[in-house]
Amino acid sequence: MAAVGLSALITPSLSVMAEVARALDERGSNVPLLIGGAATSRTHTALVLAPLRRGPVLHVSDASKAPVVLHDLLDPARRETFLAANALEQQQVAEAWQRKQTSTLFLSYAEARERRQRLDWHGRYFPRPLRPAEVVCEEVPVREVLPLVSLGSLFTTFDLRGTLPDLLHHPAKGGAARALHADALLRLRRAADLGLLAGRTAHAVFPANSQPGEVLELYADERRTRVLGRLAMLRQQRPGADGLCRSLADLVAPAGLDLPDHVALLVATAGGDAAARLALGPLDDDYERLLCEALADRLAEALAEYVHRFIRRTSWGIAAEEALSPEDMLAERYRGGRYSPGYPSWPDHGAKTEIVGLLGAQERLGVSLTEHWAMTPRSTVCAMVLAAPEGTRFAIERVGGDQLAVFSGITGVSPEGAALRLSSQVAEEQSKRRTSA
Ligand code: B12
Repeated sequence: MAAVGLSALITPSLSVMAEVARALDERGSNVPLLIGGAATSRTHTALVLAPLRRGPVLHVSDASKAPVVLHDLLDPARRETFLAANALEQQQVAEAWQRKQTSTLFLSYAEARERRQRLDWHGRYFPRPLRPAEVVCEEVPVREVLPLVSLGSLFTTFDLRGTLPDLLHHPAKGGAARALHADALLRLRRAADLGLLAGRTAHAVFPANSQPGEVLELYADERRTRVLGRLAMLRQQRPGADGLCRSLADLVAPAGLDLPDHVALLVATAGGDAAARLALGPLDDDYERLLCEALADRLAEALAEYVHRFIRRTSWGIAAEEALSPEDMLAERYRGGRYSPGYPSWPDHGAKTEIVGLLGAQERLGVSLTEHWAMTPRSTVCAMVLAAPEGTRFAIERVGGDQLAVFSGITGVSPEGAALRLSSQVAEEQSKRRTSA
């Protein structure tokens, strides 16, 4: 029996999944469509993907469960019951989502703006960066970033879920976790001893102010007359527990106040050959390849920590005296915050285009974007650094059509293109319109 399996690491791939579901339906195909990956969810599958075709669409949270699912589908005695249970579950998930929408407050964009986080800008100190708007690149050896490597999610990749160090002593998983830990440290320490490269970074600290419409305007110099780029943020339309509707734009001094605020951007990549650098043997061995690719991802994250510290202490100077331990840094006890496009407070994957462009990361680091904003090489991260200590973690779960229209006007992309950049939030909004139509 044939089946189609699709995986989405970041949300823009969800729209490609929708295209595939539609295409299968148009061809009258009844093959099961299996959905998985970090960016997928039962809710999105039930609300958006399943209604797009008459054939079965199944969300499978773990790829190792796919054979079990296929086995149920193959067995004529179980198939119908299995599919009926899946359909019922999807209906319940969709209904629960509908209930949540009607029971939680969702404000208009105008009302949400009224509830913005209002910082007291009076008397605030704005340090001057060393080289405003100038891109600084660095090649960083493994030994410099080794203390900043957080191995936590390496264990998730190998399906060993739990938190370190407890996981290493877990009665059932401890043995495998310790073996993996030892293999990881061996490769990282060897790379450090040999003086190998962890990767490369590019960053710049731009004079910047916020503008109405949740826009961060980045300038060429401190006179702030020439605009180098605009980053469009988004705003929560569902208030948080404190009643505020947050946006990252609230954390940057508004243009009208004439204050010399800044925003730093960074790209850090372990490079396309990072796994090969780390490997002890040929990468055609599955374990070696998976381990070294996952370690390359860890290096990319550590490089981001490293360059972020350099920005705080040196190139921007918002925490010139900082002497945090690596543990404190990984626990984000530094001044200000680092925010990445694609994460809940900035769910706009398209913003990577501006970051990569403003830093010239393609020419300088060889980092490019696919048509759906995945960065290549894969072990690459990009982020924005803000100085305001009032920043907290928040999630923009849904964006209304009113805000989408403003976002679309600012970014110059069509509402459909904007929906693709923002992905599931908007997909859910669209699906709500479909179900209520
Ligand atoms: C490792 C990781 C990275 C690595 C590299 C990832 C890569 N290219 O492979 C690094 C550190 C480089 C990275 C970077 C980024 N990341 Co990242 N990353 C992760 C992390 C921590 C784990 C992903 C992973 O590999 N898991 C291990 C695998 C085995 O699990 P999995 O993919 O979920 O797959 C399992 C199941 O879903 C299922 N499954 C998967 N596919 C399929 C398919 C089928 C058919 C079936 C049946 C089952 C199935 O089986 C698997 C085993 O259980 C997740 C958070 C998380 N906990 O999931 C964030 C996450 C994926 N990253 C995220 C983001 C935003 C990014 C960046 C865009 C951030 C940035 N601006 O720099 C970049 C993009 C990188 C790029 N190259 O474009 C977000 C995506 C959110 C979103 N809504 O899009 C996540 C979810 C974090 C979060 N909480 O928001 N990331």
